[in-house]
Amino acid sequence: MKRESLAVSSYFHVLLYSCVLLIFPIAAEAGVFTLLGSADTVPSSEGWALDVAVSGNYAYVAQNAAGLQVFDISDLCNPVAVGAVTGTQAITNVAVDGNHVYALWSGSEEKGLYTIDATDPANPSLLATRTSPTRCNGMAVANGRAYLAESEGLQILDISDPASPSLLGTYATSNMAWRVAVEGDLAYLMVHGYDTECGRQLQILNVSNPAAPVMVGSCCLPDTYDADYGDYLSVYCYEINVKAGYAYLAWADGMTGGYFAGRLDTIDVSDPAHPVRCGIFMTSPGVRGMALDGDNVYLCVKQENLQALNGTAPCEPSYLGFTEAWGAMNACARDGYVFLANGSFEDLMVFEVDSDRDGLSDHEETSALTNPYARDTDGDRLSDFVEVNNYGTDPLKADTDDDGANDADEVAFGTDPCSATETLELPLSAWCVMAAAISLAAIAAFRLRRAHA
Ligand SMILES: [Ca+2]
Ligand SMILES: [Ca+2]
Ligand SMILES: [Ca+2]
Ligand SMILES: [Ca+2]
Repeated sequence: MKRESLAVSSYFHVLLYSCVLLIFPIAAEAGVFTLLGSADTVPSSEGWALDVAVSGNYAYVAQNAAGLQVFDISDLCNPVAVGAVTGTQAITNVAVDGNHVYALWSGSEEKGLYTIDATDPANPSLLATRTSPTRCNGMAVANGRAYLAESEGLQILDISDPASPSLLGTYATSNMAWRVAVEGDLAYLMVHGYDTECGRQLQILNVSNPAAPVMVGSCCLPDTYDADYGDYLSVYCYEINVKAGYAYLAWADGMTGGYFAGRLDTIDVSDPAHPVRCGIFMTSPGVRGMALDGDNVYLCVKQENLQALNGTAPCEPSYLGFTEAWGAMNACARDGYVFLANGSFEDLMVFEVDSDRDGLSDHEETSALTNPYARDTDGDRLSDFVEVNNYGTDPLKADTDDDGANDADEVAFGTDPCSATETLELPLSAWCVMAAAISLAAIAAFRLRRAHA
């Protein structure tokens, strides 16, 4: 190994790095979202896609008046409708647990829950229809139970036998329970009322004994109450998700929609007895859906787009990018892919995410162990994408072959960055440039000395 060939002077290194920076500018920006595939089976005139849940190789889309659609997503680039439940009431929300699907239905007077057996995805069958005593607005499914946010409180059902859900317990609220999320023994209930002091409240309930849920903490989410309008101008919480000590609330204004305000709230719930709002991210009006995956938060803005936020700092989410999606209603996400129920155009859209837009998808960054929020994880001036796809260098190590020469320098000067036996030799042109620089410096020094003489 000829390490002495690398012993170049420091100012030459500066020159060298400048050249390399010119040769390897930052890669052209890719988008955060790439549409892999989509399916549009039901015309929007017959039923808008409102919600989606994914399990294994199947996606289940709540298709409003057109019932429930089942898509085979084993090929993410080509989702295929394989089955449906039709002839039902309008289906508005959907959750899945293994082979069973739970769907909220909404009729002209009543609302309720369907349980559906999807063991045969081509022929999903309705197992049970439950009519809610007080209209249910939101649902969470966890650990063999369904949690229903109903107009007069929370209802907890045993769904271990999906063919005959049975009531385990209730928790009465003075205002309308609107959305619910569950993690472990805690249920997070969004309650909407018309109290001018606390019209929007998050209540945290201990549901370890489902027969007798107990409130352990709550917080008010202060918003502007408009006396003339007779409601909170801001908002309805359309989605609540809980992860790693934080609750995320997605807001749109008004029952239908999206005209004045849209935002994401982060609530620190690490101490359930004292939940505290720690973050507010303002965005376009009408955030109707939300999904969490990795450290990312995805927002569905009904009349605009699908947005990605970096939630590494949950209380200070930062904007990553968006894709046009007029009609984005709700989404779910896993492993760097987002599944979007798009009401107006496509029933189901599948996106691949590249959070740092370095060309390597989040899914690929997970495999490569690189940072999905940094284009050049090891700081050697070669992007994660080119290291993995073009040069076969280690994207986590600036000098892959440990020969003292940085990967980018080796690539720039044509040596093999993966082989220490082939080290960086300076080309003739580089020696000429260095000789010229030394000559100029010597002439300048000579003139300076003569001027002082
Ligand atoms: Ca990336
Ligand atoms: Ca990266
Ligand atoms: Ca790199
Ligand atoms: Ca090297």
